[in-house]
Amino acid sequence: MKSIENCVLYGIIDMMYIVPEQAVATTERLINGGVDILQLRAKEASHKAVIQLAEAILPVIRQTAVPLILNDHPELLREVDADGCHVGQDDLSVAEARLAAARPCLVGRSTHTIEQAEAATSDGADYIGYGPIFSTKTKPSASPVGLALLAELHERVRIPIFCIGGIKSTNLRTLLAAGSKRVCIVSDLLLATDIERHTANIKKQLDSSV
Ligand code: 3NM
Repeated sequence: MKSIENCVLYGIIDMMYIVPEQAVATTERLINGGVDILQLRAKEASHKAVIQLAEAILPVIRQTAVPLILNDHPELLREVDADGCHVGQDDLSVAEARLAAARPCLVGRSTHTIEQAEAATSDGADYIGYGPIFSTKTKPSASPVGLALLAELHERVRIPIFCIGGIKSTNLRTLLAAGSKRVCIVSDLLLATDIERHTANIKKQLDSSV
């Protein structure tokens, strides 16, 4: 499996944008396009539905080195062969997520301030998301944090930081210039006419910036 330090492009199979029947094909497109790590995010789905979706996409993922992360639901890692879970500020702590998973796994944490990012690091998170950088329809209630603190954040926090929220091919250059090194993109990838090609273009921009 690819180590988290070597991941720069984080994709999400977000069931807000696709129907279950599209999950496998969308996973293939994102992976062929070059996502390094993939999350399954199904906010409204039952546990059973999350397990079914994960089991449907895992055969595709296991042909690659891409880790699969479940949004929320650390306890489902007892039943599903995914590689980790991602917890928000209002969810379980990193330690509680590890206990719920009951096996070694990656744990990611959403953060919205430098203080939360530092806390996630000392709590033992493997990586953080930081955002929303820009306003986004995927998380409309969250206020954008902007670009101002990115350089300081990257100086103070040593675990991988995936900037998230409203990131698109059209603002990626600005984001990278402000100090970002890794990104998580949902709608700009999933709503692309050609998901594989769009993902590959973004991956190329990221790879050429490091
Ligand atoms: N978490 P898009 S922003 C799922 O700030 C999520 O923690 C955020 O989707 C955070 O790429 C966000 O479509 C939405 O803007 C990202």
